[in-house]
Amino acid sequence: MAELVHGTAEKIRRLEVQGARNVAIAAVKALEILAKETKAKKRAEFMKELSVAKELLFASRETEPLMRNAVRWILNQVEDSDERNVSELARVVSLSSQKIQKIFENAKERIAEIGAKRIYSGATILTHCHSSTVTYMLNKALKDGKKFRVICTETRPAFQGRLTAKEMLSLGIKTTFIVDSAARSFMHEVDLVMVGADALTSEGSVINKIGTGTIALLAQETRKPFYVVSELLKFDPTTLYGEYEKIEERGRDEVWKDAPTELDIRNPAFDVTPPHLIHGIICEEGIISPNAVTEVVYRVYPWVLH
Ligand code: RUB
Repeated sequence: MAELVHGTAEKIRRLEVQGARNVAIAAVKALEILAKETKAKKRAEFMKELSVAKELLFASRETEPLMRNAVRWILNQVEDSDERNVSELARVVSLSSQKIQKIFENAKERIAEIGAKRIYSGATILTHCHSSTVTYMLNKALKDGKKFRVICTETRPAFQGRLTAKEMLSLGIKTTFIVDSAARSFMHEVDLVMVGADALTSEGSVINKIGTGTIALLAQETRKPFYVVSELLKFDPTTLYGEYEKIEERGRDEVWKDAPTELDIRNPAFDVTPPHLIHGIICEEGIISPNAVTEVVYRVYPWVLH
C-alpha cells in the first residue's frame, strides 16, 4: 500500500505537483486511493497503513502545513470513529477527503470574490511564483470585467513564473515576464503586489516562495500594497506552541547542474515575510491583518489548534 502513496509523495517532491493547494489536494486524494485499494483486514493494520502514508506525505515537502492540517484532520476522523470494519473506516477516509476538498474549494471561491474587488481596471499587479489561489482570483477579476495587466517574475531556480505567465496568456490577460532581479526596476509600474502563501505563522509572518520577502521590501520602499492571498488552513499550529516553521532546502542541481563540486550552493525554497510588510491577508473570512491570523483561525477552524 505504501507504494501507492510513495508515487504521490515523489511527484510532490519533484515539483510535478506544485503549490500548497495542489500539494494538499494530491495528498488527500492519495489517502482516498489507499483507502479504496487497501487489503488490510483489521482496524489496527489499516491505521498503520494510514500512519505510514502520513509520514511519507509529510516528508515529501517540509513547508506545507495545508497538507499536514488536511491529512491530520482525515486521520483524526478515522481515529475518532468506533468502526472496526475496514471497509467502513475506508469510507470515513473517502468522505473526509471529499469534505476537506470541499472546504478548500469554498475557500478558493470566497477568496476570489473578495480579492477580485481589490483589482481595478487599469491596475498592474505583480505576482511571484505560481499560486493557484492568486491566478484563480485574477481570473475572477477578469470575469468581473476588470481590465488589468500582470507582471510575473520568472522565479528561479524552478521557473514557476512560466506557469503563471502561460496561464495569464491563456486567459487573455496582458502579461509581462521579468527575471527576479528586475523586480526593483519595475516596481514603479506596479499598483498592487499579490502573492500566495505556503505557511502562515502565529506571529503573522507569511512563508512563500524564495524571493517573496525581497518583493515585500520593494513594495514597502515604493509604498505599494503587498497582499497575501491564502486560505486560513495554511496556518501552522505548531508555531503557536513555539516551533519554527521549517524552510525546505532543495538540491544544488536545481540551481546549477555540473557546478564545481567544491562550491557551496544553497537552495532554500521559501522565505519569511514579516507582518509589518504585509498590507493584508486576503482569506476566506475577508481581508485581515496578519496579526489577526491566529484569532481568525481559532474562530473558523478551532480543530487546527488542537
Ligand atoms: C509555490 C508557492 C506558491 C504557494 C501558494 O511554491 O510558493 O506561492 O504554494 O500556492 P512551489 P497555492 O512551486 O515550490 O510549490 O495558492 O496554489 O496554494
